[in-house]
Amino acid sequence: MADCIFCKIASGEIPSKVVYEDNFVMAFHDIEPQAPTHIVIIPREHIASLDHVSDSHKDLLGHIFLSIKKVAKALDLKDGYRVVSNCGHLGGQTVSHIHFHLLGGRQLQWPPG
Ligand code: DGP
Repeated sequence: MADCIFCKIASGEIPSKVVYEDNFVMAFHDIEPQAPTHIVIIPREHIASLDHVSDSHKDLLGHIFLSIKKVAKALDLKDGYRVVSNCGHLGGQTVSHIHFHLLGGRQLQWPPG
């Protein structure tokens, strides 16, 4: 999608610090890290948010979560981590391309703000 920052990252038009990529997903360091390790995982396909997924995305969603696990292992987050997908305005979503935050490297608190 023309005006989407994450589509531009996926195509390489905007540079990012990539930690994992394949034909379906990309994982890169968040530009505003909220934890010592803060990775953003996106599908290459533009999907606006979790609210926009459909049955046709089942395989892709499974692939995303398996990729997150792979990245967590590669980054040695063996003591634990959190995966978050902010959805919509009240969910705190600022980029309208579905993404999953992988946070680790410190004790995370609950509930989130
Ligand atoms: P969210 O607020 O859940 O929509 O998260 C969007 C995240 O994307 C936020 O933590 C900052 C990050 N981000 C926004 N623009 C860029 C960018 O150009 N590069 C990188 N690496 N991260 C970005």
